[in-house]
Order: sequence, then C-alpha cells, then structure tokens
Amino acid sequence: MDDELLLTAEVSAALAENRPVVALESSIVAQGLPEPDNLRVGQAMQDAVRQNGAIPAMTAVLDGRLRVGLGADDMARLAAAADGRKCGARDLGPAMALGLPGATTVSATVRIAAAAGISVFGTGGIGGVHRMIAGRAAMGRVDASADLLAMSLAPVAVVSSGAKSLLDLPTTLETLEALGVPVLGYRCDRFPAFYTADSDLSVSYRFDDPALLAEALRAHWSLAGAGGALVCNPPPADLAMTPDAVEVLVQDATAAAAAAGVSGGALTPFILSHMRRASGGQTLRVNAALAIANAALAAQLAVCLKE
Ligand code: PSU
Ligand code: MN
Repeated sequence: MDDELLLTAEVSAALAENRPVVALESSIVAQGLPEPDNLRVGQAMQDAVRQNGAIPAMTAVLDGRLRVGLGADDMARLAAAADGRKCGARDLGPAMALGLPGATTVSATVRIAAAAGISVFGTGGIGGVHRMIAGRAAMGRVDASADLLAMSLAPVAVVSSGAKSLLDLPTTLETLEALGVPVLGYRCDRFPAFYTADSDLSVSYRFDDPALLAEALRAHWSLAGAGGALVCNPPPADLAMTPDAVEVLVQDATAAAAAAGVSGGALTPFILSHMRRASGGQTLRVNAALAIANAALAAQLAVCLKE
C-alpha cells in the first residue's frame, strides 16, 4: 500500500507525530464548482483547516498514485485535466492503473483517508439517493451515491452541510440509518439541505460542543468494526436560503433540463448552473461559504479528537 499512497512530507509528519489532519475532497474543485471560484474555494478550505489548528490533506489520483495533500498547482492540474475523472471509491484502482488524473468524491476520499489514518474529512455536501418522480428516477435511472456505503465502511467522520434538496432526502437518511451511519447535528436539530438550513427532517442527535461531538465519535469508534459518521453543519445563517426559494429554483431548473432534453451525468451540472444563474449567484455564494465553514469545523473536531 505504501507505494500507492503518496503523502506530502507535511501530512506524513503530522500523522507520525499524532497531530490533527483533515482530509478534503478534490471533486469539489474539479467538478463541483465553476472556474475561477473552484481554485479559490479549494485554497480557502485548506487555509480554514490551518487557521483552526490542523493540517489539510486534499486527496486525488495523480500519476498512478493516491495523493494525500495537494498544493495549488495540483488543484489547478486536476481542474484543467481534459482526461480528468470524477473518481468515486470504485474508480480509484482503474484510474491508478491507467494513469488518469482523478478528482476524488466523498466515497473515494473516505477510502483514502482511512487508508492514510485520517479520521476527519470536511466537504460541502454528500451525494445521496436521487428523487423519483411518478415512480421513475428523476435523474434518468435509480441513482444512489457510493458516498452512503463508503461512509458505512470506514471510520471517518464526514463534516458536511447535509445533502442538496435535489435529492430524495428522506430516502437518503433512511439509507444512512440502514447502513448504521449516525447523523449528528452540529448546533442544529434539523438535517441541513445544503443551500438551506432546514429540510424538515431530523438529525439523530444534536451536539453544541465540538469536544462532546469528538467524544461521541471516539465512543462510536471504540467498538470494533465501526464505520463512519455524518456530521451536519448548517450553511452560514447570513447566506442560507429559505426552503421555498430553493425548491422554486430546483423546479425551474428541472423543467428547463427536461425541455432541453438533458439527462444522465449531464443533469446535475445543468441543474446547478441553472440555479446559479437564476439566483443571481446566491447558490454559489452559499456553496463556497459552507464548504469553508465545514473545513474549519472539521479542523476543530480533529483537534478535539487529539486531546
Ligand atoms: N454535493 C455537492 N457538491 C459536490 C458533490 C456533492 O453539493 O461537489 C460531489 C461530492 O464529491 C460527492 C459527489 O461525493 O458529488 C457525489 O456524486 P455521486 O452522486 O455521483 O456519487
Ligand atoms: Mn450517481
């Protein structure tokens, strides 16, 4: 494994000295956000981790190896790669063997973090189960993200603002329950729906203190074979949108996609860019702010886990 996993000297030293390290995904930079905000947000997430006392470890596949710790040049390379892939957990092996640049999603980042011995990971939102409309999957086929299973398999806490309401959030939460993944609210009772703080659904438990949240994770992991946990941090209150405003944007974007005949893998990017334009950039501002806030909370949690 050592040959496949390439840690930066900084990440490697921090882990060897038992100092806090936070994993970050690179798909948010390569696929999740538009240029030029993507590189700025990726850098700001790394800065937020440092400002809160931990070392950032953004992951990717580059030159046939799993990379743990990426610089601005690596992020730029991933964002620009014409042959670059969005890599979920199952894509890591093929991308490594073929030498393809791969930006890691939540599922892949959780696997790499666990392999490197990193137990906290900060991101924007997780993937989930897509909505069905009139018995048919809205996104083309039944589509459930690999993020859900990956979180159940590896002892990594994923700090996110929940999942986007374009997904079927009740089914997403039921799936996490079935997979044994605790959904822990940080200073919230409701499951956050990314752009909005309130999905109308409840988290399993609420924690107001990062130290107590760390204690819950330590206890969860004290049982042999325990998997991960989803920590939910609502979007910053000054930028968060109302559930109704988000739903109007989702409906308009979905209708536009149907009219334009967009489906399959192109659908989510189409919907997100439509929402961005229709909201005058508000969805992008929320997305950037919550990703940075989650990186900061992940670092605070990583610090508490080392105390
Ligand atoms: N949710 C977001 N922004 C993102 C993603 C999810 O709000 O960029 C990315 C993450 O990398 C997540 C992935 O792991 O999309 C899920 O994709 P899929 O549904 O194909 O598993
Ligand atoms: Mn999918």
